[in-house]
Amino acid sequence: KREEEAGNLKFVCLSNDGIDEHMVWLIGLKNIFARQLPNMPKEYIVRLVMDRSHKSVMVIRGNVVVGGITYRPYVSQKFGEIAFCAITADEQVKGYGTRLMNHLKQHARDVDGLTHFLTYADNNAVGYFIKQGFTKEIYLEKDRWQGYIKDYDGGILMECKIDPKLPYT
Ligand code: SCA
Repeated sequence: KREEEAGNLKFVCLSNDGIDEHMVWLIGLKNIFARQLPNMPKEYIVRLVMDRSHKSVMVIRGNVVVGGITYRPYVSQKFGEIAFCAITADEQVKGYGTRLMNHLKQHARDVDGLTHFLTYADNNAVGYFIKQGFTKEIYLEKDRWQGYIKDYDGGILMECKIDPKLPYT
């Protein structure tokens, strides 16, 4: 059973490029975010997920989106900002969130050329982010990110350094 599932599991990273199949996945991901992040305004979620300067790493099983992470790469600054991260309710705590983050790090380093991630984590997600290697201490020089990401009430700014060599996937 596990092998069957592994066989049709895939991780993709894409943005709103007008390809039908990609649009269907992004809409599915938007719906997961809307349900799992009830404090986020739905219009805001739609706007960022569909924004062409954001990318989404998604885990797809069969042809159905199970979860994903939407981020904005600031290539000139070599960091990315994670906007949303969620796994659909009945698939949580099965390891997908961790695998997703590892695919994100690999893609961000090897394709976007990033060295760090920043995110405003909400309180109940801090534990998850710590397990993914994020810290509440911000080591990245302020002039690399100040003015790029906006302050956000009720969130805790967290940082993750991407290892330059480690194979993440
Ligand atoms: C999972 N873990 C947590 C946790 N969720 N620990 C503390 N707090 C949580 N909320 C732990 C697991 O027990 C496991 O630990 C490890 O983290 C990885 O588990 P996993 O199975 O890989 O995680 P999974 O459930 O697949 O995904 C985690 C995730 C999901 C948080 C994405 O549970 C989810 O969608 N939750 C609801 C939405 C959410 O809170 N999203 C993050 C919001 P062990 O390895 O020790 O077993 S923050 C966000 O989107 C940014 C937006 C913003 O600014 O707020």
